[in-house]
Amino acid sequence: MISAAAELARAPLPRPRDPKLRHMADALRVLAMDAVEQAKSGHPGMPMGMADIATVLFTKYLRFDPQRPDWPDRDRFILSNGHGSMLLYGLLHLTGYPDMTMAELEHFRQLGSRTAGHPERGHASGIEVTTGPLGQGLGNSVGMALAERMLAAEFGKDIVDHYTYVFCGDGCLMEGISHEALSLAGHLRLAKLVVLYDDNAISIDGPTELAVSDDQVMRFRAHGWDAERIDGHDTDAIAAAIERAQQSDRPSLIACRTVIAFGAPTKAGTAAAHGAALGADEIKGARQRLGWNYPPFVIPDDIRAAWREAGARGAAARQAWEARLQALPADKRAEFERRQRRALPQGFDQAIAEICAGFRKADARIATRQASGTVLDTLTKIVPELVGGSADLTPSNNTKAKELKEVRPGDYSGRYIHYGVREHGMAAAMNGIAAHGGLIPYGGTFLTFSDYCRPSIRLSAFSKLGTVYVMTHDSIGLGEDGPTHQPVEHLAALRAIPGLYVYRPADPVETAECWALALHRRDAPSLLALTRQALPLLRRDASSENRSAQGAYVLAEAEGARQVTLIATGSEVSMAMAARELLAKDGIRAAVVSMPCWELFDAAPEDYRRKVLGTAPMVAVEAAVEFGWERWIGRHGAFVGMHGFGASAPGEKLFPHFGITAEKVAEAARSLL
Ligand SMILES: Cc1ncc(C[n+]2csc(CCOP(=O)(O)OP(=O)(O)O)c2C)c(N)n1
Repeated sequence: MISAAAELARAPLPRPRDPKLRHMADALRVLAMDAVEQAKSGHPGMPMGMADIATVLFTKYLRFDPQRPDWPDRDRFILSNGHGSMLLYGLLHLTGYPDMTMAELEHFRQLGSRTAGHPERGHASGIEVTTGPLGQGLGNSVGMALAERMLAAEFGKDIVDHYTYVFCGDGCLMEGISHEALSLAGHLRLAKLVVLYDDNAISIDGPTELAVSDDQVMRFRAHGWDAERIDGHDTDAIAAAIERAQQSDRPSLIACRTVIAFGAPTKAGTAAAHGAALGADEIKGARQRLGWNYPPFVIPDDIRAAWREAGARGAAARQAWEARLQALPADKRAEFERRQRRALPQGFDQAIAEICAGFRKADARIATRQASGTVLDTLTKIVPELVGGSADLTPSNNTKAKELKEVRPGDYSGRYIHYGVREHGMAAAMNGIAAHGGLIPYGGTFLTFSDYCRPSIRLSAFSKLGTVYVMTHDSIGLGEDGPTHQPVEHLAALRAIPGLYVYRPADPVETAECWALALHRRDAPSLLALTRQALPLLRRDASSENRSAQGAYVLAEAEGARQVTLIATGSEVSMAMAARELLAKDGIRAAVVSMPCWELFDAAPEDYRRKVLGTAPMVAVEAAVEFGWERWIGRHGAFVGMHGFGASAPGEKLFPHFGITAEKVAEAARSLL
């Protein structure tokens, strides 16, 4: 099938009127084409198609300084169609980011290079977020643009006033997450968000008409965006559209009609150019068609100088910004700088200790979701960068601290975000907020719906973002909503994500401790699994030591030499305590280990772990599937928990129904002796 785009590709090349811009764009094209060829893998089509757009944006509009890549008020640039990574690497190299050398480009996609297959946050400066799973960057950009507005409301526009620009392709816009992201951005009127869409009508399978017939411009407008369509190879049109977008009072879509692999003689406009090296002949033909007569990885001095000049544009603005920061009142400046360092405010640990003391004094039976709400009432007061939210369900997951005002369209002075019923969009936006810096995002939903945002949770972990997930209704204990809402495999699935800290606190004191650990850890995400049902206070010891910090600890030692160790998490810890009593009546000496966080316990010193687990037989109890528990209890341990999906009934009826009771735990213990 020859698409309209393919026909267009064979017509004489429409070139920018300005020869300098043309050569600069062609430098990006050949770098992409040659790096992919060298790697024998990668995606040359998108960078060649979007080169003109990138050139206009980076030479005229994007405010950045390669010498200070982390300048807090830089414009953010997100490559949501991350398969076109060579476009970003080329831009970073040519504009003069010191860590993006030509050698890195020559080692595109090789082990240890900064130029990974898809852009990875942390690999090189200038990579704002990890992209590759389509649509995620778009989701992140909503959080970035929102963080900008919220910080501007707090610190003033002299200090925070930047745009967020996104490149995305057909793939990003076909993904479901795009719906949530666009809808949220439109609702919040995030006017400084500008999406440049690579409207090339091609994806891997061929012309996009095989699978989609959305009118993207109309779609964005329906979401409350400004949207227009332009020729993505007409540099004047690109510039004019960006200027219009900058002036808009809404987020803006610029749908840029482009030809994938622009310049390639036979593959331009076809899916063949999407994700494979073009081959020597095609590359030779493209060089001829573009009029580019230089060998691979050679950029002539004048073109390099022009790109360097584009990279140097932002230095003056950055210096002026630094002067404005210096001119702030000392306390405001110190606060801004503390946030940038990602340091928690002084007095944080003291506040946690006081919250724990309050819980001990109250000695109330409360759900850990409620305890979490109480913790947040205090923490949001003393940690001003803590911004909350929930994917609806706010009254259920206790995420809205008493004093938090909501963020509203056009009024970003609040700190609570009603993400709506958009779990995936929420998680991706939170990653964007975390990556932006200056704010710590937390957001809630039911644990069972972690599946709806799992791709973004994985990216939080992978990108080392300190996003905090508050996931309540964490077991069959939630009761009547039934098995659709009762997570069983979710804890195991979440624990399987490397770098994610999954906390399941057993009582209010542990809940506060887990919150403290989550907020201290600024380079990894945390997830708190919290109960709907009330639990007794277990931690009566007056010490201010955070006992959850090692991941597990002996809550109640056996009276005398241990015969069995009962390990539990969350709501099942009190059950283990009751089982210990039952066993004591039979003269069996059992210890109870509370294990709020596997990942921390895994990282604890070996001798500590050995001491906690002991050498006696072990019984684990958790109202979830067994998957993974053998890691702690070994092949000979016993497990009391779920072996299938839950059921619809009051929670207190379900525990006996599924055989998760103190009696069953005691029985399992006896069977091991
Ligand atoms: C979530 C997700 N699904 C699938 C892929 C694999 N994939 C990479 S690029 C691509 C096609 C994207 O099409 P488009 O955005 O039009 O890119 P273009 O062909 O224009 O470069 C697909 C399906 C992915 N990266 N992420």
